[in-house]
Amino acid sequence: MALLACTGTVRAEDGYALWMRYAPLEPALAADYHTRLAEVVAPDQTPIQHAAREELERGLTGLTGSAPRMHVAPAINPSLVIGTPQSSTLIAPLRQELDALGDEGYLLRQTRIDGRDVLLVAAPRDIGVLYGVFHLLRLLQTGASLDALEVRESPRMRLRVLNHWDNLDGYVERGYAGRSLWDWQTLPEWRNPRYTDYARANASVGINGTVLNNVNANAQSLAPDYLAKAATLADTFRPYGIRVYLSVRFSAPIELGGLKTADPRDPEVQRWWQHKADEIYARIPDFGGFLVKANSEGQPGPQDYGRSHAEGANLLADALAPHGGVVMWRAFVYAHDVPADRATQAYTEFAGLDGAFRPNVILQVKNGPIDFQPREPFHPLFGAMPRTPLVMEVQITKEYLGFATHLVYLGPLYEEVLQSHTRGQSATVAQALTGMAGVANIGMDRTWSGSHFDPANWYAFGRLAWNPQQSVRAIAADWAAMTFSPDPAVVQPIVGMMMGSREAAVNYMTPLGLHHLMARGHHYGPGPWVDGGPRADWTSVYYHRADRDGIGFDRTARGSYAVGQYAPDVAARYGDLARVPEPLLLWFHHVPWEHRMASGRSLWDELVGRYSQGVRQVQDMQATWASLGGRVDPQRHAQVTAFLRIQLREAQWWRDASVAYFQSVSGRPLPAGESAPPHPLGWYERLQFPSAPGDGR
Ligand code: BDP
Repeated sequence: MALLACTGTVRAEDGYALWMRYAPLEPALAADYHTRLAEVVAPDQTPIQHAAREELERGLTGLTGSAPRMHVAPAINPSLVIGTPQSSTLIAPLRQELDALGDEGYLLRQTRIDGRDVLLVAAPRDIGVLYGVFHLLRLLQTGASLDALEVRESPRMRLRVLNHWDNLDGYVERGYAGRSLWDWQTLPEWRNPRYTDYARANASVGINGTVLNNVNANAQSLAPDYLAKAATLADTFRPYGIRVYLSVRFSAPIELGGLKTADPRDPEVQRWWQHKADEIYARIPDFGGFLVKANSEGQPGPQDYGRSHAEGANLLADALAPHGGVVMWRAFVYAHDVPADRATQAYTEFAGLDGAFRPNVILQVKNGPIDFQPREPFHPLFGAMPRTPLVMEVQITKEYLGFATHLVYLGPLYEEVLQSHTRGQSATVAQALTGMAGVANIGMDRTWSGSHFDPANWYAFGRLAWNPQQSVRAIAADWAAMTFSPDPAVVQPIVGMMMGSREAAVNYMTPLGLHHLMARGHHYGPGPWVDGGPRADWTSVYYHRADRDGIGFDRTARGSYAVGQYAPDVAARYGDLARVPEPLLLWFHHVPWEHRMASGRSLWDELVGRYSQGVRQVQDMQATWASLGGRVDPQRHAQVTAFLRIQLREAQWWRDASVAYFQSVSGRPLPAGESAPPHPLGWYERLQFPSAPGDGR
């Protein structure tokens, strides 16, 4: 025992355990919890029940240092009872109350049975019990009081799904956390235990679906041997309430089926998809459905045959409907011929199709109208398609936010868009949603996400998809307590770093509504000078439109009129130079350099100031992190320290390169106190990164 305790404390903290470390609590608290929760009654008849029971035992043992006594039937003096009305006679009397919580809901309640205190984790169905167990473990990990505990939870969104952009060869597009988790080569025979840990992590935050493969899909994913592999993953995830989905290539009937066409009106094509759906469901009875990127960035789609997106989506929807599957059809499309403003494309394409989709089609819309930039306004399709279920797609991976090495907590970004008003004072983006899809930041890296802080974004995504009203600060605090230590002297400074980090990145990359200024292709580092190439809307100059007089994209009625795609009150605010929020100024307006900002400075001075401020914010994060030296284990502390050094260097690079470029355009002197970039503009322009990670090759 002594030896075990000792190895427990010196165990290397490599990040693998994520927020499920169940590290020993401070002794008095551990003893209190142990006394309260020593006799556990937990059914063990179904795989989900087994998972819940195991997790509880593992968590309680780790946190309190002593194993609870586990029973399957009512013990004489139970102290913790988990189950459903079907699985537990002690919970059966709550049936009516529980039914009101819905399929995935649960309740935690401190009550008295036969004169003794008993904690209940009760749910209408097994999966709710598992979610409730994770909730309880979170309370314990964060040192919460169990007195008079009463928690009732149900998810606000039905679909809470990860999107893996993983290729069959193990490469992860826009992935910065190593190779794909899915080892297609050894599946279906070998079930890497890591698959189960992945499922545990997802279930702990309520994620209930996963799309295994890249939206730039390979038709082979639907071939019988790959379906057998996917079925094994589905079997592994099922006890954790996670359904498997696949990205499909619209032309698969040609590539895989040998047909001459993939035209949605062709009866053979329709039959092919029906048979494919039957085949999939024979192997994966609870298969979730398809995710489709069609007629976007070179992918095949219904428009290749002169058919609309609705016809394409409905083709697949009809094949899946008899089995209960859904089609998540992506709205991220933009035309081959470069339009007036790429930001207007998806709306133009889809708004008129509201009502034209089958009931099992869900439109998957990115959070903003361009592409996962550090800051974008909310996508105008939210609130504009009342008859179509919508899923909001966000990136958890940080393609445009410094890859895995920049500490950027995305909670505030997600919250900002979820709480945006689509019209008036009441309707928000969150209310328009049936679900959230997060482009995963998960790979074979020991930390799962490429750094010790990036799992926070996976965590926050899940928690917000469950309930978008939650405070992202509170979510950060939970994550930090579970990941590092519940000690407030650790949690508070870490939460402070996290909460400021997204704004820091906006400042040193794309302040004041600037966007799409990164280097071409790999998107690593600054490239505000990027011009030319195959499409204007793949360049930076297209987006910032800086010239001698001013900067910004005029999307008002005088310009592209993208603002007109929002509800009238929103359009009026964004379209008015006097009322547009400053963080979105240059997204919607082309503004003279001498324009007066709220700070009293000119736009030019403000822009340079923001870039420098971003760098200082990273320095502040470094100082905070350094102060945690003795309180965080040395292994993780050292890596975060090193990564913050990378972040500082790159923030400075973004600042210097951007200032050098914009100064070359504006011809203006640097504001007082601002240092000149150490290199001439050409030096920054010449930097090459042929081996930068994640760029899709
Ligand atoms: C862009 C990525 C590209 C994706 C595309 C998409 O650069 O790799 O394929 O989005 O979402 O952000 O389809």
